Amino acid sequence: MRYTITAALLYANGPAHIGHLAGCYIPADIYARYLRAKNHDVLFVSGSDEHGVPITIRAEKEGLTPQEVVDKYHTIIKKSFEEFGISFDIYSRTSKKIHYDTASDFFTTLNNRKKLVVQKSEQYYDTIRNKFLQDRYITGECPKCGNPNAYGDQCEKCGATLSPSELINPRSALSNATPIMKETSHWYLPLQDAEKWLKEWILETHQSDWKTNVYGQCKSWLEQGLQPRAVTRDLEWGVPVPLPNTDGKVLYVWFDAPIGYISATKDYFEQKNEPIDNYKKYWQDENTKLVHFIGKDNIVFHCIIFPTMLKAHGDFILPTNVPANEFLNLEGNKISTSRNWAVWLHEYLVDFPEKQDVLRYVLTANAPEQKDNDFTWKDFQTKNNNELVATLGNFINRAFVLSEKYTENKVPQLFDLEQVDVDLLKNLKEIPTKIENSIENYRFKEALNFYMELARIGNKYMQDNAPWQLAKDLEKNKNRIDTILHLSLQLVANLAILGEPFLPFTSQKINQLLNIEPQKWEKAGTITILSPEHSLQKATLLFAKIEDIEIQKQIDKLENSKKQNELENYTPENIKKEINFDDFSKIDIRIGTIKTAEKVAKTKKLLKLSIDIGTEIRTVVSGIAEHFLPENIIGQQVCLIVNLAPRAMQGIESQGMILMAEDADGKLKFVAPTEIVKNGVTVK
Ligand code: B3M
Ligand code: ZN
Repeated sequence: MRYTITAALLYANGPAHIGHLAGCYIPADIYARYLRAKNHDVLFVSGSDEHGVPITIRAEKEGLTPQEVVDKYHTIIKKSFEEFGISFDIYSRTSKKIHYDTASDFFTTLNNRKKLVVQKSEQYYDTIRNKFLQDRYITGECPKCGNPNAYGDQCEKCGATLSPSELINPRSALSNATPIMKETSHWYLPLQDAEKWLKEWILETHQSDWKTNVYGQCKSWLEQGLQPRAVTRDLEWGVPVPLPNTDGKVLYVWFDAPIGYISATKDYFEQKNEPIDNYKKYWQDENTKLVHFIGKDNIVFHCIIFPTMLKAHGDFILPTNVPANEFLNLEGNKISTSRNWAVWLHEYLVDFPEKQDVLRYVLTANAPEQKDNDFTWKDFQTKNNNELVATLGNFINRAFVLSEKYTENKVPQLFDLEQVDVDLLKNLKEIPTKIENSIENYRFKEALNFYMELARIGNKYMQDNAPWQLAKDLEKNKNRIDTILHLSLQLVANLAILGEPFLPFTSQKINQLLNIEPQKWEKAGTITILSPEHSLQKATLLFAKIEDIEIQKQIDKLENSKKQNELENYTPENIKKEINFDDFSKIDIRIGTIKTAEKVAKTKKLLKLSIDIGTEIRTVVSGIAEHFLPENIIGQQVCLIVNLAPRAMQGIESQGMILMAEDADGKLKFVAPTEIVKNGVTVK
């Protein structure tokens, strides 16, 4: 069978994070690696999506040109994917000439075949910057929730999908001017004409093989009825509309981006110096299965709009499946590039060098396949320590260490089998089929669990048969020990084959330790991989425990970015109701100096202070213990309200209140004169 596997073209407007990996690149990679191992003809393509408003907005923010932005992030993202072993055959990009040509041809073909319609409409226009405004370039009040800064395509506060005409009091995001309405014409894809066959194709033929989340979204779109969809925009950045008199018009990013999969395939053959027309095998042959891996926000584009384009064009096959994942959250919050709430792949590898497979493992075990899921650093640590180290790593390590000890680092002979061995072989035989079945149905989490089942079986086999016990009478038990270790090592070899789609780096290391070439998938389930007398390498550990301190560092890093974000987005409180001067002058505020400070026993927040206010020493209980160490604030001058009625706290009478400024991140700072003044001075 031939497969074309695509993974979403990621916007090159920021580095890649764990949500991207979990959402589509890891599942797509597992699928591609597995199919290759099964000797299928696989082409796995992806690349950078380099057009659209996300790119131009980022360019303005960073003071770069759109091309500079995509050059910068394409390089970073491509490297990250390579480092995590995502086995693309090509990671292309949509700013390449081959893509411009392919997308233009596609548009021209649709237009020549009368599959597009031109419509005039009125759109918002910025008369200061002489630009049409759409999507993020127009802001205004959200009609649903009243958020004053909603965008023309979406309100980030309530999540509503909007169109610019719905915004109340619209403003240009470029000049802040109130836009005018101006006529423009655009090319539309009449989706409503495709409704009938889309309904048959999706609702009737894919009810059982498409994931329920994907099927459900399609169903609701189709039931609402489809509308014509504009496929061009009035923008400068993008693939120019390939028709005369269309200056200032480009293809809509969601029109050109999926065509990017086709361009990437051509790019692959071009780079291999093979005939570019070979791409047709992967896109136009009915015997090829086309599978799109994406995140849930891209479902409608891949299940409805792109198939409509492909069908309208006429030469292309339609996707067999679109296994979209839901979203991965991070420590309970939505991952966000702009709020820096993310685990960035390039930073992860600095903190956890060579632990690509640990992240691959955790993101697969915790994949948001059916519903949104949460990534937490604690869970990451637990899965590493309890599963990879204690189960998989432990079993493999024991097999090698014991072979070193009892069989001179060689694969021993297999002697008579006992019932435990027969049971082991039965399990071993069943597991590959289970894994295959799960992967073929896009249930990667379940597949990984079957894989780990084999490691658990191995661990238990080793524990139950305890060759180290038998070794106490080596002479008598030699054959039995050989048999146990022979089978254990064959199991290890099976773990290398079956683990390759999930944990490619580990699989490679196991093969090195076994001193063998990577084996074909069809060997899995058998004990014919290693021959007796074959020499092994010396044991090394495959996984290492991750300590609390390393995890705390990551949690602190997230806390910091949260604080940073709070500081950047701080909006001061509303101003309180007006008072008159008399009200104010009733408050007596004096300068004092902290003389002593100590924690109030059995409390977390309270410090007991004595403060010299010139005429007397006041005792003050203040809720600042989480912000200052007592010894660091002795000598600090403060502003103290000295005529507030005293109040008992924890049995101590507090005789005043210190003025503090609470920063946006919640940190308290003293309000004090910029230079030392006499204690007792009045603040007015
Ligand atoms: N660029 C969405 C994203 O990067 C979009 C996918 C295009 S797939 C053809 O999240
Ligand atoms: Zn809203």
